[in-house]
Amino acid sequence: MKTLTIFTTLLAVSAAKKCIVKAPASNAADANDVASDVEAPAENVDAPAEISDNEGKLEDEVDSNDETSDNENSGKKSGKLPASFKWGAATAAYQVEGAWNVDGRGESVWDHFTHLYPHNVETGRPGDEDSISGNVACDSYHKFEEDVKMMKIMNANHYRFSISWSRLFPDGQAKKENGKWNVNEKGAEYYDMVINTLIENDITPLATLYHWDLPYALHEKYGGWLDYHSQYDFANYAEFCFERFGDRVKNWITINEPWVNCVAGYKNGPGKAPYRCTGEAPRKLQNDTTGLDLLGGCSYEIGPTQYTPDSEVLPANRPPQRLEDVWCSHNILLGHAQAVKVYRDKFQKKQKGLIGITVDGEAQIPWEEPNMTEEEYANNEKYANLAAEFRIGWYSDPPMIGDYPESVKQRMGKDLPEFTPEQKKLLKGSSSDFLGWNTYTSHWAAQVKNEDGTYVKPPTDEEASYENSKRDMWDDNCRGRGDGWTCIPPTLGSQAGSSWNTKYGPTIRVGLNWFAKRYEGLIKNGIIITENGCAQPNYKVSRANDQVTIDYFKSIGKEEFADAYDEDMIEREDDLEGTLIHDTYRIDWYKQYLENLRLAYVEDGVDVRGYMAWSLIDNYEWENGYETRFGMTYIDFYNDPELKRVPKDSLTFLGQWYLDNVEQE
Ligand code: PNW
Repeated sequence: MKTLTIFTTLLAVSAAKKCIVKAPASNAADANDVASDVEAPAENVDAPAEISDNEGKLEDEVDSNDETSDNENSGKKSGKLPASFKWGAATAAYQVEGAWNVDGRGESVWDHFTHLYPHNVETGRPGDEDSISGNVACDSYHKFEEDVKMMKIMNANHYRFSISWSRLFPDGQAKKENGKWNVNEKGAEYYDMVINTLIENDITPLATLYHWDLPYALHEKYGGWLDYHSQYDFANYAEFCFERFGDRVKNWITINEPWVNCVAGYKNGPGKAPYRCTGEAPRKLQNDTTGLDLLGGCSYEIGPTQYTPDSEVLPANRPPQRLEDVWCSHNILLGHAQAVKVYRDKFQKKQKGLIGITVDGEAQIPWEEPNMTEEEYANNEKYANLAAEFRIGWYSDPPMIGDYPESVKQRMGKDLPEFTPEQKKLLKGSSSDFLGWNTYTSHWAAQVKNEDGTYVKPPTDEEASYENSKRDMWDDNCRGRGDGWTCIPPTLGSQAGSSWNTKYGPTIRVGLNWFAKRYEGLIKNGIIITENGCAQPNYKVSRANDQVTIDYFKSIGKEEFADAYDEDMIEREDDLEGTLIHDTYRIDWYKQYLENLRLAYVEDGVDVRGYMAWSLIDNYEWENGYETRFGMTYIDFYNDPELKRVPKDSLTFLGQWYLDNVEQE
């Protein structure tokens, strides 16, 4: 086991004493309530092969499961997670590194669009470009050792970071000629340093190859993920990373959150880079907690120069405008599979690491209302599964079972691209080493009713299209909304500091059970929670939204579903010491989610092998800028040129949670 410094332990203990958080209304009972609706998966009979990931001491791929099963058993008996549990925090390159034009780094789509459309970032200082972009961010490029100190406080044994593609290959195109890669060597040296520093500190690297920062050159060249060539460029870049870093990196995530990348980048625009949109949904923050009305509307014109609407000759592979996010998703899934193929064919046997994808998506909870019949509730349960297939299965089924879910195919009809038989083969099992899940929030799901009380019908085969695909569902958002980003109360849980970010602990347990049941026997090394975290709330707004939620839950006799709200904090919202550093709201978030994760493992037998909190450190929260804070470490981005790292109470809370709830060797 790792050495814990006395300092760390002392900090953790003092924090645990300091942070007296009002317990949410019967947290565990709450979790049980919901999970009892979910069928627990059968215990894993054939324990899957574990490839250990510690410091190159790796066992053979298949017959090495004894240690894992021991750990699992002892963990279950004691109610704790096993000593092998991967515990840590996550960040992403563009959000923390800064140094955007240093040492030969190329431009990514995020550099390009934050520079071109600064007004589409919600917060910042007028005239200060760095305050609305990732130009400097946390400057982890120069301050990585400071970040490692923060990892130590939470007793991390893993750290999830991402590699910036354009830092290694400024034009996005990795090539090996005469045994030599065209890599930007300085960039590669930076990641060598990151990886070596982690290992020296007993922290296992978990590297993401793509966290949304596509090299701009590829966007300009062929529309990035809109074009099928992207999969090969991604696989070439991945090959370099395996070859260069794979002797030390034994945990690889190919793609982070394909849904967010494609839907926010190509459909809901202007949201995330490359700020394109399909035309139907210009981003306007209806009922949003920030009250902002962004400039700019649909940004279809923001694209590669050859993609202007009046181009006479369009690139052959350009998908129709209304389906750009669908094609982005298709190509990015293929990119994932190509990278896995490279790893399996050329590296995995020797390097003995693990590779998988990270998907995101809300757990779906059947909608309830007063005087509902059992039949109606059962129907909403059916719709909750349908909604999960649409929101999550669309992305997790291809890398697990080789194709899109049947329900998605049926509803999308000819608007859904098809995988060829070869592509299905390539995809199937491409995330069977482990599955990464980023989890934040749950959504209600139901079949929509007409005004006369009859159900809206799903589209027939003739009517199947992207536009009709969810017409009978409340699907992937809060009550009564399709497809947007903003929750309208009543929401599940209380409103944290991003419009979509609500605190509802059972989320993690419901979702883990959904995956475990769907992919039973198919995931060799379990599910890893690759992100989970809480944006610092704006208490006044949150409070108002929460009241609607609490009233609603009372009306259906489930008051305990709404989290208790710490009234005191409203008074203290402007007090930095009071809420930002002493982040009791966030501690309560972690308490609830981790308890539900523990129960999923101990009670439901779900094979969950890791938890990475989002985020180690306050950072550039994409189009929300720097004032939406997900970190467990505080940085005063505007006033402190040193960008000093200040640990928040949640960081020490997690350090203590680990000691209390994970078996120590
Ligand atoms: C994730 N949603 O994004 C990303 O992986 C991180 O880079 C990001 O900072 C973090 O979560 C917090 O936002 C998400 O609307 C963005 O449901 C939006 C959603 C989910 C995840």
